[in-house]
Amino acid sequence: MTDTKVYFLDGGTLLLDGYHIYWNQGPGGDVRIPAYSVLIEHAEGRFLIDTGFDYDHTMKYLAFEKPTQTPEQTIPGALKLLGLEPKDIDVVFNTHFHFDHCGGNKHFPHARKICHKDEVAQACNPEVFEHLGYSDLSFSVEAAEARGRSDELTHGQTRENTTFEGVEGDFELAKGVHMIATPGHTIGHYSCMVERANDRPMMLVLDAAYTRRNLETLCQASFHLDPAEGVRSMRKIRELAEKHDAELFFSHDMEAFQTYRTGPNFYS
Ligand code: 5PN
Ligand code: ZN
Ligand code: ZN
Repeated sequence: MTDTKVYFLDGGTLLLDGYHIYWNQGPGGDVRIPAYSVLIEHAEGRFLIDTGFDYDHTMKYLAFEKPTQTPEQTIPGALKLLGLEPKDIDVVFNTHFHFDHCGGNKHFPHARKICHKDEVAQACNPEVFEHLGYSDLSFSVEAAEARGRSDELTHGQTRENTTFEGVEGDFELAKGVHMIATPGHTIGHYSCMVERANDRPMMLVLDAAYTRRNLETLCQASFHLDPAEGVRSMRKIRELAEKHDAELFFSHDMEAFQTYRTGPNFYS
């Protein structure tokens, strides 16, 4: 059996105001943040956690975030750096459907797709203040139709090839790949802890805490559905990380991201 390998697929950057990253704390001002996806090469298959943002979508709906994305930072480009193509991915797991986590789903019509059981319905009918977060609907014919945006389906998406298996609670996606329910940021947000053969487990916090400071101060991003639930989820991550002596990886922390292995350099 081969050891599990974890690859970070650099997906480019976005610009946020500091008050969005640190709700009610700031300081304000421009902060450039990374966006990335995670490929888990496992004996049971290749699992892709999230698919980054789509540059054209972001320019159309969130141009004020001044996205940057080179060809190597698109999903096909980032996979190519590893000698892979989208068709080599067996399973796509979306931690939630904010635009910066599902923009590349369109490249995986063939893959099994999994998300929290309530997350697609929320994208179909979001709270008013969630509309911009759930703006890229190209991951789901159901969501695009529900929001009157079927015209944005451009990659031959069908109901069949955009149907998700719904999950809930904590569960193992593959042996040693633990999906941890961390709602609050969205209705069905997931974090992920990956066991390694010869090293500490990796805790992929995802958007439960954009940065190390978010987790350490229990201060979440301004983008959230239920902030009290968000704090409970951050406490859950801290307790699990401590219990398992896990190494923490944050979703949108530029300082931390600059120390992460990317491209063909993997964790095992
Ligand atoms: C990076 C970013 N920008 C906007 C939104 C939003 O409206 O909900 C989540 C989010 C983001 O992560
Ligand atoms: Zn998010
Ligand atoms: Zn995000």
